Amino acid sequence: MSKQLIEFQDHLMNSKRIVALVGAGLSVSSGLPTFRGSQGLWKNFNMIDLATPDAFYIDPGLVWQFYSWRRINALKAKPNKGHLALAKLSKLNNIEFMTITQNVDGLLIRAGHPKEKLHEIHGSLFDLRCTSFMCNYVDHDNFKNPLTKALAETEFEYDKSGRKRKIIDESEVNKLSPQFAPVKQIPEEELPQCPVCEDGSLLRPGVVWFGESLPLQMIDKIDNFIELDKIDLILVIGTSGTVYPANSYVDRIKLKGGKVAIFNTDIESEILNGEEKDTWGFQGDAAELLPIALKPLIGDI
Ligand code: BV8
Repeated sequence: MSKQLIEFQDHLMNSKRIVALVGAGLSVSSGLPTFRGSQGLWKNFNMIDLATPDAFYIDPGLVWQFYSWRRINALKAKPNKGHLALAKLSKLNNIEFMTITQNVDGLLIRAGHPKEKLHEIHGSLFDLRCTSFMCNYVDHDNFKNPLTKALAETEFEYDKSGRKRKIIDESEVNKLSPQFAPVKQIPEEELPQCPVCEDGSLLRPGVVWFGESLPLQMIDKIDNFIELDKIDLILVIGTSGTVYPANSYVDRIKLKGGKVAIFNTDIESEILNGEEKDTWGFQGDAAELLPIALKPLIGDI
């Protein structure tokens, strides 16, 4: 067993207040792509470009097809051993624990993670909310698929006449979709509509897009937990740490004397060599690493 793992597990066993910060890397083993790197594309669209209010305003049909594809994938995915290990840790009574997840795929809840200890700071693919400023309609835990007839099978590509393109091999894709692969044109009236609004406002995915503020009550709860007393350990799992304010929690906890354990397929060598103070790095698939690292506290998965 490595020196880093021994040191980490010794600290883990003596930790009373633990935070987990989760990113897309935790769900990779469940078959869900990350946002950055080669996986960050959908039909040649950069996923980050689609996760914005402007993208939805300009082409709600395109953005709804993107989120319908994400919903279908997340529903098909199964929680992996990393989700299960974290869920088991969250249930221990002898520690104060909180998971802050940037993921919207719902897999930690399906792994049995208690909702009261899970903060989905970027929302959920399975929440819908009305776009009308005057309406506060929200539909939680909506797993209906497809949400409307027009959104059925939108994970496929379509040719200009709207016919579903047959699965084509890699060589043809580059010829056929130079910039953006054609997607279905869907009129607004065939997209999810608010059942409460008389004027039939559009529903939108209940996620936090870039440029939108995070749920303020949730942020307050996280701030209170972190400020209340020292956090002994933050587990930083499968995140590139590029998105604010999620990425700010690690430094805040470290500044207050907490130690950091990073679980990622891509870790700087200084951390792997133990040169970074109060920081351990475990390189590999979080789904494999977490059950091993947390075993002294959670036993076998
Ligand atoms: C806000 C929901 C203020 C939608 C998402 C310039 C500088 C700094 C900040 C900004 C800036 N310009 C703008 C900002 C703020 C902006 C931001 O941070 N932008 C970034 C891109 C620079 N932030 C915001 O806009 C936030 N809001 O600041 O509000 C405000 C206040 C008041 C009023 C108005 C506004 C809102 C951000 C929320 C965006 N929504 N998701 C959706 O999911 O569709 S973020 C999106 O990225 C996902 O949630 C995703 O999880 C998240 C972060 O990415 P990661 O999870 O880290 O995923 P990533 O692909 O990046 O990395 C994966 C990692 O896993 C990699 O490290 C990889 O090595 C690793 N990995 C891969 N495989 C594995 C693995 N690890 C382990 N095991 C494996 N098998």
